[in-house]
Amino acid sequence: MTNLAALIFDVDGTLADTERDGHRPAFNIAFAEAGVDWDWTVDLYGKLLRVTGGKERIRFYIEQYAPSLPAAALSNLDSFILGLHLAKNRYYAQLLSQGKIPLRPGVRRLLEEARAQGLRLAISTTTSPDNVIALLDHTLGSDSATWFEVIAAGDVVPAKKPAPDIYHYAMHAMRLEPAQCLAFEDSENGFRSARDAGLRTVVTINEYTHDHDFAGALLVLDHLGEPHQPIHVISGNAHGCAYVNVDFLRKL
Ligand code: XBP
Ligand code: MG
Repeated sequence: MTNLAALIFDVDGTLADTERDGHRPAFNIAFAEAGVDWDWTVDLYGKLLRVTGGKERIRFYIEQYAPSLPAAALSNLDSFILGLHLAKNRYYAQLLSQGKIPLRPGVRRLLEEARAQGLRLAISTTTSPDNVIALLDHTLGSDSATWFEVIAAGDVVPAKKPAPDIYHYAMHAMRLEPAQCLAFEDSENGFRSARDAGLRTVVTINEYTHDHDFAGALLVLDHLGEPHQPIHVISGNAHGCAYVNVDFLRKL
Protein backbone atom coordinates (compact mmCIF):
# COMPACT_ATOMS: atom_id res chain seq x y z
CA MET A 1 0.00 0.00 0.00
CA THR A 2 2.33 2.71 -1.28
CA ASN A 3 0.00 5.68 -0.74
CA LEU A 4 -0.66 4.86 2.90
CA ALA A 5 -1.27 8.16 4.72
CA ALA A 6 -3.19 7.34 7.89
CA LEU A 7 -4.00 4.65 10.42
CA ILE A 8 -7.46 4.73 11.99
CA PHE A 9 -7.88 2.84 15.26
CA ASP A 10 -10.90 1.49 17.03
CA VAL A 11 -10.55 1.78 20.83
CA ASP A 12 -12.45 -0.81 22.86
CA GLY A 13 -10.94 -4.24 22.35
CA THR A 14 -8.36 -2.93 19.86
CA LEU A 15 -6.13 -0.50 21.77
CA ALA A 16 -6.88 -2.28 25.07
CA ASP A 17 -9.08 -5.04 26.44
CA THR A 18 -11.45 -2.50 27.94
CA GLU A 19 -14.63 -4.51 27.73
CA ARG A 20 -14.26 -7.45 30.13
CA ASP A 21 -12.26 -5.71 32.84
CA GLY A 22 -13.29 -2.08 32.28
CA HIS A 23 -16.75 -1.31 30.96
CA ARG A 24 -18.32 -4.55 32.25
CA PRO A 25 -17.36 -4.22 35.94
CA ALA A 26 -18.10 -0.49 35.76
CA PHE A 27 -21.61 -1.28 34.50
CA ASN A 28 -22.07 -3.71 37.41
CA ILE A 29 -20.98 -1.14 40.01
CA ALA A 30 -23.39 1.39 38.46
CA PHE A 31 -26.21 -1.17 38.62
CA ALA A 32 -25.55 -1.91 42.29
CA GLU A 33 -25.41 1.82 43.07
CA ALA A 34 -28.78 2.30 41.37
CA GLY A 35 -30.24 -0.51 43.49
CA VAL A 36 -30.82 -3.02 40.70
CA ASP A 37 -29.70 -6.63 41.07
CA TRP A 38 -28.43 -7.05 37.49
CA ASP A 39 -25.16 -8.93 37.07
CA TRP A 40 -23.44 -8.73 33.71
CA THR A 41 -21.21 -11.78 33.90
CA VAL A 42 -18.26 -12.25 31.52
CA ASP A 43 -20.37 -14.66 29.50
CA LEU A 44 -23.53 -12.54 29.35
CA TYR A 45 -21.49 -9.43 28.47
CA GLY A 46 -20.09 -11.29 25.44
CA LYS A 47 -23.66 -11.68 24.18
CA LEU A 48 -24.58 -8.07 24.95
CA LEU A 49 -21.53 -6.81 23.05
CA ARG A 50 -23.38 -7.58 19.83
CA VAL A 51 -25.06 -4.24 20.54
CA THR A 52 -22.62 -1.34 20.27
CA GLY A 53 -22.97 1.67 22.55
CA GLY A 54 -23.38 1.47 26.31
CA LYS A 55 -26.79 3.19 26.42
CA GLU A 56 -28.03 1.06 23.53
CA ARG A 57 -26.69 -2.06 25.30
CA ILE A 58 -28.60 -1.29 28.52
CA ARG A 59 -31.81 -0.72 26.55
CA PHE A 60 -31.32 -3.98 24.64
CA TYR A 61 -30.80 -5.84 27.93
CA ILE A 62 -34.01 -4.42 29.40
CA GLU A 63 -35.97 -5.28 26.25
CA GLN A 64 -34.56 -8.75 25.66
CA TYR A 65 -33.84 -10.06 29.16
CA ALA A 66 -36.76 -8.42 31.04
CA PRO A 67 -34.80 -7.86 34.28
CA SER A 68 -36.50 -6.36 37.36
CA LEU A 69 -36.83 -2.57 37.06
CA PRO A 70 -37.03 0.03 39.83
CA ALA A 71 -39.81 2.65 39.92
CA ALA A 72 -37.43 5.28 38.51
CA ALA A 73 -37.00 3.22 35.36
CA LEU A 74 -40.74 2.70 34.95
CA SER A 75 -41.48 6.42 35.18
CA ASN A 76 -38.72 7.60 32.80
CA LEU A 77 -36.71 4.90 31.08
CA ASP A 78 -34.56 7.28 29.00
CA SER A 79 -33.28 9.23 31.96
CA PHE A 80 -32.80 6.03 33.99
CA ILE A 81 -30.58 4.61 31.22
CA LEU A 82 -28.72 7.89 30.87
CA GLY A 83 -28.05 7.98 34.62
CA LEU A 84 -26.76 4.39 34.65
CA HIS A 85 -24.50 5.13 31.69
CA LEU A 86 -23.06 8.28 33.27
CA ALA A 87 -22.33 6.38 36.49
CA LYS A 88 -20.75 3.54 34.50
CA ASN A 89 -18.40 5.97 32.79
CA ARG A 90 -17.42 7.47 36.18
CA TYR A 91 -16.44 4.02 37.47
CA TYR A 92 -14.76 3.17 34.17
CA ALA A 93 -12.55 6.25 34.52
CA GLN A 94 -11.70 5.17 38.08
CA LEU A 95 -10.60 1.72 36.88
CA LEU A 96 -8.43 3.35 34.21
CA SER A 97 -6.85 5.70 36.73
CA GLN A 98 -5.90 2.67 38.85
CA GLY A 99 -3.89 1.39 35.88
CA LYS A 100 -6.05 -1.73 35.60
CA ILE A 101 -6.37 -1.69 31.81
CA PRO A 102 -3.09 -1.88 29.85
CA LEU A 103 -2.65 -1.43 26.10
CA ARG A 104 -2.63 -4.57 23.98
CA PRO A 105 0.71 -5.89 22.63
CA GLY A 106 2.29 -3.77 19.93
CA VAL A 107 -0.10 -0.83 20.24
CA ARG A 108 2.29 1.70 21.78
CA ARG A 109 5.16 0.60 19.56
CA LEU A 110 3.12 0.88 16.34
CA LEU A 111 1.64 4.27 17.28
CA GLU A 112 5.07 5.68 18.13
CA GLU A 113 6.58 4.30 14.96
CA ALA A 114 3.72 5.63 12.82
CA ARG A 115 4.19 9.10 14.31
CA ALA A 116 7.93 9.00 13.76
CA GLN A 117 7.39 8.02 10.13
CA GLY A 118 4.85 10.75 9.40
CA LEU A 119 1.72 8.65 9.21
CA ARG A 120 -1.40 10.46 10.36
CA LEU A 121 -3.44 8.90 13.18
CA ALA A 122 -7.14 8.91 14.00
CA ILE A 123 -9.62 7.21 16.30
CA SER A 124 -12.97 5.80 15.22
CA THR A 125 -15.00 4.45 18.11
CA THR A 126 -18.44 3.92 19.54
CA THR A 127 -17.47 5.00 23.03
CA SER A 128 -17.46 8.62 24.22
CA PRO A 129 -14.62 11.13 23.68
CA ASP A 130 -14.15 11.32 27.48
CA ASN A 131 -13.63 7.56 27.70
CA VAL A 132 -11.13 7.64 24.83
CA ILE A 133 -9.12 10.46 26.38
CA ALA A 134 -9.13 8.79 29.80
CA LEU A 135 -7.77 5.59 28.29
CA LEU A 136 -5.08 7.43 26.28
CA ASP A 137 -4.05 9.55 29.29
CA HIS A 138 -3.65 6.56 31.57
CA THR A 139 -1.83 4.34 29.09
CA LEU A 140 0.13 6.41 26.55
CA GLY A 141 0.57 9.55 28.65
CA SER A 142 -1.13 12.85 29.29
CA ASP A 143 -0.52 14.50 25.91
CA SER A 144 -1.23 11.43 23.82
CA ALA A 145 -4.73 12.49 22.70
CA THR A 146 -2.90 15.09 20.57
CA TRP A 147 -1.23 12.27 18.65
CA PHE A 148 -4.58 11.72 16.95
CA GLU A 149 -5.62 14.27 14.38
CA VAL A 150 -9.26 13.24 14.74
CA ILE A 151 -11.02 11.48 17.60
CA ALA A 152 -14.28 10.38 16.00
CA ALA A 153 -16.30 9.09 18.93
CA GLY A 154 -19.67 8.27 20.40
CA ASP A 155 -22.80 10.19 19.53
CA VAL A 156 -21.13 12.46 16.95
CA VAL A 157 -22.85 10.36 14.29
CA PRO A 158 -26.45 9.14 14.62
CA ALA A 159 -25.76 5.53 13.60
CA LYS A 160 -23.08 3.65 15.55
CA LYS A 161 -21.03 0.71 14.28
CA PRO A 162 -21.69 -1.52 12.35
CA ALA A 163 -22.85 1.50 10.32
CA PRO A 164 -19.90 3.03 8.43
CA ASP A 165 -20.75 6.59 9.53
CA ILE A 166 -18.02 7.00 12.15
CA TYR A 167 -15.29 6.01 9.64
CA HIS A 168 -16.78 8.34 7.02
CA TYR A 169 -16.72 11.08 9.66
CA ALA A 170 -13.05 10.48 10.48
CA MET A 171 -11.92 10.35 6.84
CA HIS A 172 -13.96 13.41 5.94
CA ALA A 173 -12.33 15.35 8.81
CA MET A 174 -8.88 14.33 7.53
CA ARG A 175 -9.76 14.93 3.87
CA LEU A 176 -8.60 11.40 3.04
CA GLU A 177 -9.93 8.66 0.79
CA PRO A 178 -10.34 5.07 2.01
CA ALA A 179 -7.45 3.90 -0.22
CA GLN A 180 -5.08 6.13 1.77
CA CYS A 181 -6.04 4.65 5.15
CA LEU A 182 -5.92 1.40 7.08
CA ALA A 183 -8.38 0.56 9.86
CA PHE A 184 -7.62 -1.47 12.99
CA GLU A 185 -10.53 -3.30 14.60
CA ASP A 186 -11.26 -6.19 16.96
CA SER A 187 -14.92 -7.06 16.38
CA GLU A 188 -17.32 -7.97 13.61
CA ASN A 189 -19.38 -4.82 14.17
CA GLY A 190 -16.24 -2.72 13.92
CA PHE A 191 -14.94 -4.60 10.90
CA ARG A 192 -18.27 -4.19 9.06
CA SER A 193 -18.24 -0.48 9.83
CA ALA A 194 -14.72 -0.06 8.38
CA ARG A 195 -15.39 -2.36 5.42
CA ASP A 196 -18.60 -0.57 4.49
CA ALA A 197 -16.71 2.73 4.59
CA GLY A 198 -14.40 1.22 1.95
CA LEU A 199 -11.43 0.63 4.25
CA ARG A 200 -8.98 -2.21 4.35
CA THR A 201 -8.83 -3.59 7.85
CA VAL A 202 -6.35 -5.34 10.11
CA VAL A 203 -8.25 -7.23 12.81
CA THR A 204 -6.74 -8.19 16.16
CA ILE A 205 -9.13 -10.60 17.83
CA ASN A 206 -9.73 -11.05 21.56
CA GLU A 207 -11.57 -13.50 23.77
CA TYR A 208 -14.94 -11.93 22.93
CA THR A 209 -14.41 -11.75 19.16
CA HIS A 210 -12.35 -14.79 18.13
CA ASP A 211 -15.41 -16.50 16.63
CA HIS A 212 -16.71 -13.42 14.75
CA ASP A 213 -16.94 -13.33 10.96
CA PHE A 214 -14.06 -11.33 9.47
CA ALA A 215 -14.37 -12.56 5.87
CA GLY A 216 -12.79 -9.94 3.63
CA ALA A 217 -10.45 -8.48 6.25
CA LEU A 218 -6.92 -7.80 5.04
CA LEU A 219 -5.42 -9.65 7.99
CA VAL A 220 -6.77 -11.31 11.11
CA LEU A 221 -4.18 -11.63 13.90
CA ASP A 222 -4.12 -12.45 17.59
CA HIS A 223 -2.48 -9.07 18.31
CA LEU A 224 -0.08 -6.60 16.67
CA GLY A 225 2.94 -8.35 18.14
CA GLU A 226 6.29 -7.27 19.51
CA PRO A 227 9.81 -8.35 18.55
CA HIS A 228 9.75 -10.72 21.55
CA GLN A 229 6.06 -11.65 21.15
CA PRO A 230 5.38 -12.76 17.55
CA ILE A 231 1.97 -12.59 15.95
CA HIS A 232 -0.17 -15.58 15.16
CA VAL A 233 -1.89 -15.20 11.78
CA ILE A 234 -5.51 -16.37 11.71
CA SER A 235 -6.14 -15.31 8.11
CA GLY A 236 -4.47 -13.25 5.40
CA ASN A 237 -0.86 -13.03 4.32
CA ALA A 238 1.58 -11.53 6.83
CA HIS A 239 4.54 -12.21 4.49
CA GLY A 240 6.39 -13.94 7.30
CA CYS A 241 6.44 -10.82 9.50
CA ALA A 242 6.82 -11.48 13.22
CA TYR A 243 5.07 -8.27 14.25
CA VAL A 244 3.15 -5.42 12.63
CA ASN A 245 5.26 -2.37 11.83
CA VAL A 246 4.96 0.54 9.41
CA ASP A 247 7.19 -1.02 6.72
CA PHE A 248 5.00 -4.05 6.76
CA LEU A 249 1.78 -1.99 6.55
CA ARG A 250 3.14 -0.02 3.57
CA LYS A 251 3.74 -3.31 1.74
CA LEU A 252 0.27 -4.73 2.32
C1 XBP B 1 -17.32 -0.29 21.75
C2 XBP B 1 -18.64 -0.23 22.32
C3 XBP B 1 -18.87 0.65 23.46
C4 XBP B 1 -18.23 0.17 24.74
C5 XBP B 1 -18.73 0.99 25.90
O1 XBP B 1 -17.41 -0.65 20.38
O2 XBP B 1 -19.56 -0.86 21.85
O3 XBP B 1 -20.25 0.75 23.66
O4 XBP B 1 -18.60 -1.15 24.99
O5 XBP B 1 -18.62 2.35 25.67
P1 XBP B 1 -16.22 -0.32 19.38
P2 XBP B 1 -19.86 3.34 25.90
O6 XBP B 1 -14.99 -0.93 19.97
O7 XBP B 1 -16.58 -0.99 18.09
O8 XBP B 1 -16.16 1.18 19.23
O9 XBP B 1 -20.55 2.88 27.15
O10 XBP B 1 -19.24 4.70 26.04
O11 XBP B 1 -20.74 3.21 24.69
MG1 MG C 1 -13.85 -2.59 19.35
